[in-house]
Amino acid sequence: MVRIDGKRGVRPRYCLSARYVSWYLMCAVREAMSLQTRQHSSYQSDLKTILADLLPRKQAEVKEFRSQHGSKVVGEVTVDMMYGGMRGIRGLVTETSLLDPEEGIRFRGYSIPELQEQLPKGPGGEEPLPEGIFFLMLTGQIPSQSQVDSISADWAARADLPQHVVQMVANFPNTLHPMSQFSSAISAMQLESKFARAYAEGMPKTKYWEYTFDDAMDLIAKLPPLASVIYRNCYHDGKIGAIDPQKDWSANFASMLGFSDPQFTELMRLYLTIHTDHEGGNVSAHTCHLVGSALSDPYLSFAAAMNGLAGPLHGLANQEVLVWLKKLQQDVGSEVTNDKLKEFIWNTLNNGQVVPGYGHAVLRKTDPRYVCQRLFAQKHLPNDPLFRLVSQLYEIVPDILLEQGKTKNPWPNVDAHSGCLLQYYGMHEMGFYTVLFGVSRALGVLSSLVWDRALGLPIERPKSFTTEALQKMVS
Ligand code: CMX
Repeated sequence: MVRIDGKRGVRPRYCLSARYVSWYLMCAVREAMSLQTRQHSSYQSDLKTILADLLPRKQAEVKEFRSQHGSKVVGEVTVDMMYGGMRGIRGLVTETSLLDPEEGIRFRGYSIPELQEQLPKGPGGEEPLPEGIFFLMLTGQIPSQSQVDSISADWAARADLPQHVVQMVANFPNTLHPMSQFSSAISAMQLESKFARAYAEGMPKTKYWEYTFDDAMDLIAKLPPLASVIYRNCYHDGKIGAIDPQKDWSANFASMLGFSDPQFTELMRLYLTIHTDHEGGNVSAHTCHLVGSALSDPYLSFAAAMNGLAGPLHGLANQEVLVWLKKLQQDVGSEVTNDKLKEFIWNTLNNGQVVPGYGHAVLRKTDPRYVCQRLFAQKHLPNDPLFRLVSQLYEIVPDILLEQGKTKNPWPNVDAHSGCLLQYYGMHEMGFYTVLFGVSRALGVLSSLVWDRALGLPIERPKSFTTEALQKMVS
């Protein structure tokens, strides 16, 4: 069968006419969004001005720090570290968050419970708005409600998707993984990059951060509509609703995805806040930083990060957890005894597979992102069978991993819990879960990228060795 774009050889989603109808509907939706957002396109928050005021002080602080302590030794590198994924090597500067192995993540010094208490909320809601953590990661300050509201309005005004991207996504076969669709579409959006345009026109280095900021704001605004188009296209009717400039980022996202339950919107606010950042060395954050260090624009840098997030040991683990849980339910049946669970877990390990959602390269305790999702579940869905299974596993898996004796951290990470909440509210399509993670991760890695350019961090280029050269070095 011939695709709408004339290519052959890829299994189409619908027959030609149905595909065309779907594409046409999406164009109409996009046009509606475009009209709506255009009416507000002059809206801009004062975030850039606040940042511009902050930068000189921070730049001077770093300059002074480096001139005083630039030659101080902060760590050592062993041969094992070089073969062992650089675990423990102190080699990066990331301003937005810091991960303590025992305590977990802090964003600009604030723990997740502190953020839940102090960041502005949505109307009638109890969970923090992701707009607030973005402001915090960029500026180091807790924003006011009006500052957060102005970011919501700013993002709503920038949310329009380029026509060619909508069309490109409509042309993808729905067998193409949503993360591949997501990263391809983000790369294709690079045509929008103000950074790339300004660089081609010869902008001075002092302006890099400004255009990085502009691209970050545009890209973050466009991610929920893009993710929604992918979701509706892969699993539903291909139609998404229009952006409402009165609503916050998560509320718009939830409704574009097709969810109307206010509790799902609350979950999105929490979800999109806690997945934003996990300091700089994880695969997605490091990739964005690395690719950005070549002065690839924020679209290309973030698309690269998403390809890393799509790996099963990183962000795809949230999908893997659900696949594993479903298999477990199928194998174990309705009466889930501890003994049956233990047998299933040992089978997983003895087959040479990992228990998805458990372990971490840095953390050595239960991930606070797991804990806050568990608290959300205890509050809103205490009797949900899947939540009860996830809780039962929390009682059993760590001891088994300890008994096996390989895993350095036997405790659950963020991905062990997120899928069960999404299932409860009716988002059953686990292939989409990592896209949600990616939309949130943009807030952390792109605010870091703004600081990378503001601090003038150079192209990243660590030294590598062959085994032979290393052997010579140590002998
Ligand atoms: N199940 C079984 N074995 C595990 C394990 C798990 N959950 N976690 C670690 N191990 C194994 C490792 O595979 C490794 O085995 P080998 O020595 O045979 O290679 C050994 O234990 C030591 O690994 P580690 O130092 O404890 O962990 P790493 O820093 O190498 O890896 C991570 C960290 C997250 C990749 C790993 O714990 C894992 O694979 N977990 C399951 C996948 C997952 O949940 N990933 C999501 C992480 C959070 C995120 O980024 O989103």
